[in-house]
Formats: sequence, structure tokens, C-alpha cells
Amino acid sequence: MRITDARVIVSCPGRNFVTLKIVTDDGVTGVGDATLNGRELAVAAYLTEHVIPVLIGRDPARIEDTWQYLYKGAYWRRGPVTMTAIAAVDTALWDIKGKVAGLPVYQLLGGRSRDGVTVYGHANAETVDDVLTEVSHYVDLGYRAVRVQTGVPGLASTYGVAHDRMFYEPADAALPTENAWSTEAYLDHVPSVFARVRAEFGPGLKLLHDVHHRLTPIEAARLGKSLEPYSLTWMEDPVPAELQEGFRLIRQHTTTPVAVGEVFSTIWDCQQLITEQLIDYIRTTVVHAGGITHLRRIFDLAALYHVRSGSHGATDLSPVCMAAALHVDVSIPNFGLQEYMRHTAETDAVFPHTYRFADGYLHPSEEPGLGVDIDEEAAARYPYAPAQLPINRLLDGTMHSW
Ligand code: EZ4
Ligand code: CO
Repeated sequence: MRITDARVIVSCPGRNFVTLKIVTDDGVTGVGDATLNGRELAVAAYLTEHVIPVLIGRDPARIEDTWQYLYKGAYWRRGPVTMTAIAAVDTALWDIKGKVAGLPVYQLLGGRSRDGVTVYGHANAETVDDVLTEVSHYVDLGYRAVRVQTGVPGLASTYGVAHDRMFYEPADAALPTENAWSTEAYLDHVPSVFARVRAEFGPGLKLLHDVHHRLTPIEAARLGKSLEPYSLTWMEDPVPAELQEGFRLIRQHTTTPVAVGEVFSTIWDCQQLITEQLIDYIRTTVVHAGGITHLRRIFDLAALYHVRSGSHGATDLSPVCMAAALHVDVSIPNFGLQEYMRHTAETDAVFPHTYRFADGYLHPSEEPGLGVDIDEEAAARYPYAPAQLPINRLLDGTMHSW
């Protein structure tokens, strides 16, 4: 069996997605998500110019060898553009292998370790009163875990507060919009939000919060301590993680669990975080961390150190990524939680899939392969529209992390 063709499909059914479709001489095809939010065309060009030419003629069964070929063969290792491109190829090859075997991919990964994949949704609103309504909406839908974000009094806009609630989409303009940030206002406000949410919903509901790389380690330690009475499942991305040893300081001060990893590309980005047990959940994903092959390597390392998975699953991770993530989630021993933001009807129509939500769980497809495809005719009706993520400034105008 040989790879005879591979196509990069860029489409914007409500937001931009980049998808790789690999075709074989047997007529079997596979799909992989290659979407890197706000940098879509960089990955598309990487695939078209540098990857697809070396795929043609290769044996699609050689997944590990192809991964190593693209990783070591690039010479310029790692980085989000390269690793997203490798992820797309790897995901598509697992899809093909599943179809050839006549098995859903999770069976090739060792079979089920659980009955369903616990997911969390995003409750967000400007005010605490409104966010309570949003949380109850998720509870009514059956969710067992909810991420809670609100506006911060005194700040005109902030991360994670949607205009269109179920379809929160941060990449909102061709040129980056600007948010204002005050760490002092934020740290004063957040504990009062979780006091209200916990009092209203009681101890059973898993609550999460995304700090989105806004704090220093000692500030994150203060936040974690102040949230301890409300038993969060995790505090996400408390600080930018380039400095992995910085997390030691957070650890020394708080028992609020820490989740990190949505922007990581490889195991090397989290090696110290995992082996020093500085985090509780590793949030790397199929699409941004080198595909199913590399993600499993990260999760296997994490399992040795009591770290569980908590993969990123925002709207910019396409249904192809979500389908693949669920096969990993259901099979690994150290699964924690899976983020799940519903896609728009237009997106769902472009990516027909058979994973399904019920009672707070997502269930992977039982079809051979990943159980997801791209409808190329439908995709062609939604041309690429430039959209970038926002930036963030302190009140005095200083650039801050978004
Ligand atoms: O900002 O997916 O946990 N989820 C998040 C997301 C990210 C976007 C970036 O592309 O932080 O909303
Ligand atoms: Co996040």
C-alpha cells in the first residue's frame, strides 16, 4: 500500500480550520487536523511545500517511521508549526490504519480503559449572576465538570468571556483586538466568583478555571491558596510555562491542582513539569503535540509521575482532532478530563463525525479508523478568512501575556 496523494484543505465554517487528507492506492483515505489558531497558513504551507512531497510513495502503515522521518528529517526540530504539521500526518495515518484493520483507533491503542470520556464545558459571562445561569445550563445538559470565567470589575474586557456563549471564539478579528489587564483586580475578584458557584452547586460538580498565563509564580500561589476552600479540579496555565522550574514555587504554597500544556508542542516542553511532579494535569493535544503517536508518549511519561491527561479541546481544535483525542482518552490509563467546546452547526456539517455526547461523557466513534471525515464540497463553500488571537496590555500600556 502506498500514499498516492495528500491535500491540504483550508476552510472557514464559522472559524478557520486546516485539514490534511491522505489518499492511498487502495482508495483508503485518512484525515488529520492541522489547525494552529491565528497561524493557519503557516502550517498549510509547511505541509504543502515541505511534507506532502516526501509522503508520496511512502507506506502508510509505517506510522512511527514516518513520525521519526518528519521530526528528525526536518533538522529544525520542534516548534508549533512543525509539530502541528507532523500531527496532521500522524493522525491521518492512524485513521488509515484503523480503516485497514477494520477497527476503531482506540482498539489499536489497547482498547477501552473506561466507559466514557468525562468532558468539561465553558461557562462564561461578564457578571457572577450571569455565570451562575451558564453553569446551570451545563449541569442541565448533563455535564459533570465546568470551567468558569467571568469579567473582572474595572476591566472593559477579558479573556474567556464570550459574546456568543456556547461558541466562544477568541480569534475575533483580522488584526488582534486588545484587552486590558490588572492582576490586582483579577486576584481580588476570582475567589468571590468561586465562593458563589460552589455555594450554589454544592460539592459534586467539578469546577475549573483558566488563568491563561497571566500571573507570576508567587501570584499564582496566592490565587491557588485563595481558591482552596472551593476545591477546584484545576487551575489552568497559572503562569507562562517557558520557565518550568517556576512551578516549584506554586507547588510549595498551594494544594489547588495545576493543569498546563495547551501551547506545548513536545514532551520536552513538559519533561521537568512532569518528572518533578510540578503539575497534576498535562493538557497537550493530538493536533499541537505531534499527533496520537507523540501524545501517547507524553501521557505515558505522565503516568509514571501521577500526572493525568486534560487535553485542550477549544473550538479551534477541529472535529478531526476531537475524534482522535477521544480514542486516546478512552484508552490511556491516566485519563483526567477532556475539554469540550461544541462546534457550530456549519463546522459539524463540514466534518461529519460519529462521536457523541451523553450524560456528561463523550464517546468515541465505533467506526473503523477515527470516525470523522471532511466534506470537501461543503468545506469549499467557506473560504479562509484571516483571524488572529487578541493581545493583552496592562493598564499602563505594557504588553502582557494573553
Ligand atoms: O485560548 O484555544 O483552554 N482553552 C483555552 C482556549 C485557547 C484557544 C487558543 O487558540 O485557553 O480558549
Ligand atoms: Co486554556
